Parts: sequence; structure tokens; C-alpha cells
Amino acid sequence: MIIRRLDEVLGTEREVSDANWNSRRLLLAADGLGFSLHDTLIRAGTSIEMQYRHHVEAVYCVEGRGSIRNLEDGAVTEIVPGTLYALDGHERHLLAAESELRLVCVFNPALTGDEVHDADGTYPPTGSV
Ligand code: 9YT
Repeated sequence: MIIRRLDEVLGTEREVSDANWNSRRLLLAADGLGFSLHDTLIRAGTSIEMQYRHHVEAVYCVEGRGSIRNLEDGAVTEIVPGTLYALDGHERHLLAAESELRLVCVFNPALTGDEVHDADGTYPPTGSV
């Protein structure tokens, strides 16, 4: 069994940031579960265009307010605490944070650790970082 607390991750290599987000990676590939699990903060007022070409991702909002636009079909969904979205089709999407969003993110395959978005808003295939 793995027991881990957020404060053990903060300030370590499991805490990865870019200009718009701060991802606290509680579970990674090395933990051997087949998925990674992140407690992620999205900065208020930012919009991030992404497409995870090599992963599926589930995102569950626990704090904040924003929206997601599916750029494949234009559909916009409000995000409030209790909202889940799952990118089961590698959809290109735009995530907008009206206030700071706190999101629980699950990736399959698991991220290995230090992935950040490339210019296309994607992460490399697992094993190539
Ligand atoms: C929701 C989302 O994909 N945000 C970007 C950061 C990413 N989820 C991560 O690595 O935690």
C-alpha cells in the first residue's frame, strides 16, 4: 500500500509547474499502478489549449470555476466543483479558469514525472522523456 500526503510532494520533483498550472503528482509511473494521479491548480484567468495525443485523462474539479471547450465540436461545458470530464477520444480542448481551479487529474498511461506541454499542448508518449 502506498500512503502519500500532498505536503510530502510539495517542493520535490513531483511538483511540476508551467506558466498556467502547478501539478502535484501524487502517483507516477514508478509507483506501478498503471495511471498517474495529480492534484493540479490552474491559475485564475488563464486559458490552456491542450490535446493529449498519447494519453487519456480524467479530470475532476474539487475547487474553483471555469469551463472546457471541446475544440472538435465546439461544445462548452461549465466546470464547478463536482464536475468530471474525461478525454477518452484525445480531444483537442480549451480549459479556461475563471477562478483558480483545483483539479484531480488521472492519466493513463501514467506520466513518468517531469512532463510539461509541448507547443501543441501535449505530453510525449510515456517512456520518451
Ligand atoms: C487539466 C490539465 O490537463 N491541466 C494541465 C496539467 C496536467 N493535468 C497535469 O500534468 O497535472
